[in-house]
Amino acid sequence: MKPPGTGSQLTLHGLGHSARGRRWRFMLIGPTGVGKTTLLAALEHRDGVEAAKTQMIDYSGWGIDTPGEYSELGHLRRALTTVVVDADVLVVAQLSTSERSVFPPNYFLMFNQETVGVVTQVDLPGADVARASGLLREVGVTGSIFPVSVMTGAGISELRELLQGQIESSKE
Ligand SMILES: Nc1nc2c(ncn2[C@@H]2O[C@H](COP(=O)(O)OP(=O)(O)OP(=O)(O)O)[C@@H](O)[C@H]2O)c(=O)[nH]1
Ligand SMILES: [Mg+2]
Repeated sequence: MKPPGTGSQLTLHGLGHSARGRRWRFMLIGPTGVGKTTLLAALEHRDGVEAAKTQMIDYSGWGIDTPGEYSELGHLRRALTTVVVDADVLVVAQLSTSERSVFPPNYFLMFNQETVGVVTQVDLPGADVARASGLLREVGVTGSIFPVSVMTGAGISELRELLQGQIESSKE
């Protein structure tokens, strides 16, 4: 397994182990093209990487990356419900310019894990952070919501700090 956030502080933090005895990890969830893989690269200080379409659930990084289809398509979404056991925190991505969520109302309330929302690509014209945040609440995201842009860097360090804080508290 390659070290998460190579060359950064995340190398150490990312190797924190959860109370359940395995490496602490978050999982990025959301439809295709919202920017999950690009966001993960930015969180790992790998800025400027043009993300390829995610084809499989990817456990190689600091967070577990999922293909958007696992959020969009019924039969794959059922698989997602079993894969989330590998994560300590669910990071749910909602595109800032989208008028709807792909998830049913209160979907994330069925999971035990903490849920964090990200409103992605807030640099785009037509971005509506309030609408996207409302959609995240409707689908059951109860934790903090971070408006982010990998283009401008907005919100990235705040989200990284929250996740690092979760690692620290998982060791206690
Ligand atoms: N303007 C803008 N574009 C972004 C931002 N983040 C990602 N993108 C672009 O959005 C496209 C999709 O990004 P990905 O990170 O591949 O999206 P994904 O959610 O991982 O998609 P899947 O792998 O299909 O699930 C890419 O062309 C990115 O360059 C952002 O903050 N602002
Ligand atoms: Mg991807």
